[in-house]
Amino acid sequence: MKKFINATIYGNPDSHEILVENNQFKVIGNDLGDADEVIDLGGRLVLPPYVDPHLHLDYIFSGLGEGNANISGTLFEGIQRWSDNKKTLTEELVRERAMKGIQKEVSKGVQFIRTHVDITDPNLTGMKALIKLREELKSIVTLQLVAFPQEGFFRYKGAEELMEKALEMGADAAGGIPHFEISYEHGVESLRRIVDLAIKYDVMIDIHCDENDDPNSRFLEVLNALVTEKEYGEYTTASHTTSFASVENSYANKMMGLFKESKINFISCPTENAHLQGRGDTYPKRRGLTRVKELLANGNNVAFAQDSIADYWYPLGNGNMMNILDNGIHLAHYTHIDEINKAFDLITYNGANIMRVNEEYGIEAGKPANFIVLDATDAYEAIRERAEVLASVRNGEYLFKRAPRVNEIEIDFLKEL
Ligand code: 17E
Ligand code: FE2
Repeated sequence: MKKFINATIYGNPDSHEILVENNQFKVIGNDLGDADEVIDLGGRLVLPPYVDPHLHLDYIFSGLGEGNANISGTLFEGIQRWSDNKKTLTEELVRERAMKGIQKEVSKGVQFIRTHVDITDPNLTGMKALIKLREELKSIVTLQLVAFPQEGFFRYKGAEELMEKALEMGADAAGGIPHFEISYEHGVESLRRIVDLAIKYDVMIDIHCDENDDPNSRFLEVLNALVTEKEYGEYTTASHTTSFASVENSYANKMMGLFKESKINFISCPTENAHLQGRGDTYPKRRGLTRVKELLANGNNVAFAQDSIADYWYPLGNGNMMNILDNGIHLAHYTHIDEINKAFDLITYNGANIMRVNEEYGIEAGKPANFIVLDATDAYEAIRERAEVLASVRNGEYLFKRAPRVNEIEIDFLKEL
C-alpha cells in the first residue's frame, strides 16, 4: 500500500491524501493511516493524466528533413505532400515514428491518446502498425484508433472498402473529411455512409469537419443532424470545425440549440489550426479555433488536442499539453479567472469523455491509480507558470518521476523563487 500525502487534488479541495493498493485508488481523503510507503507531494497539484484526443501518429515526424516543408502552410498542401510520400511507407517506419511520438507525449504526462490513422492506403500500413502498438503499449498508454480517410472517402478510390476493413480489424472509431470531397453532395453522402458504418460496427465517430475558413461550410450541421437522428451524438466528435468561427452569429445561435440536443463533442487543435487557418486572410487574420468558449457555455463537451508533431502540416509541436492549453485558452479568450481555474478540464476530463474512458479515468476510489503531479500548488499557478509534470503514475507505478528544476548558480535575489 502506498500513501501520497500533501496533495492538492484538482476538483477535490477537501482531500489531501491518496491511498493506492493493488494498482487502484483505494481511498481519497485525509488522515488515512499507515502505509508501506509514504510519498510527500509537498502541496503539489495532482491531476488525472493528460489526454490527447486527436493526434496523427502515422505521419508524426514525417515533415522532418530537407524539402519536406509545407510552403503555403495550408491543409491542402499537407495532404498533397503526404500523398506523394506515403507510397513508400512501411510498417516498421510507422512503428518507429509513432513510438517516438508516444514517448514524447508520455514523457510529458499524457496517458490517453486518440490517433487518426490514414486508411486511404491499399495496404493499411499505418493501421496494421498501430493496432500492434495499441496492444503492446497498453500498460503505458491507452491508444484509440480512428479509421481516417485522409484523401477522401469518395475522392480516394476504394476508401469505403478500406474503412470497412479497418473497422473489421478493430479500429475504435470511424473518421471522415467531408470538406475534402469533390462536392458538397459528396461530402454529405460520405457522412451518411460513415455514420452508418460506425453504427454497424458499434464504434465511435470522429470527423475532421469543416477544417477551413469558409463561412458557408456546412458539414458540421449535416453531421450533427445525422447523429441526432440516430441518437449517436454522445459517441460523436466533430474535430477542428474551424469554419464555425466564421459563420453568422444568428446561424451559430441556431446551431447551438441543435448541439445542445445532440450532445455532440468537439475537439479544437489550437496550435495546429492557428498555424493552418487564416492563410487566405490578409488582415484581420482568423485564429483557427472553433467557438470553444461558447460551446462550453452551451454545455457541449470540448477538448483541446495536439493534432500534429513535425509532419507535413505543422513543423512544431512536442506533445506538451500545457503548451496546447496555454495557446488554446488565449486564442479562445478562456481567460477569466473562473475559466482558468477549470481550464485543465480541456486537456483531462473532456478528452476522456470523448474517448469514453470515464470508467477508468479520474481520481476516485476503485479506479486505476493513474495520475500526474505538477510543479505548482494550484491550477491557476500551474497554468500561469506553465508548470512541468514532475511525475506520471499508471496503475500505481511511476512511468517517470523527476526532480523540480534547480539552478546550479544563482544570486541571492533569486533564492526565494
Ligand atoms: N490531416 C488533416 O486533414 N488535417 C490536419 N490538421 C492534419 C492532418 C494534421
Ligand atoms: Fe487532424
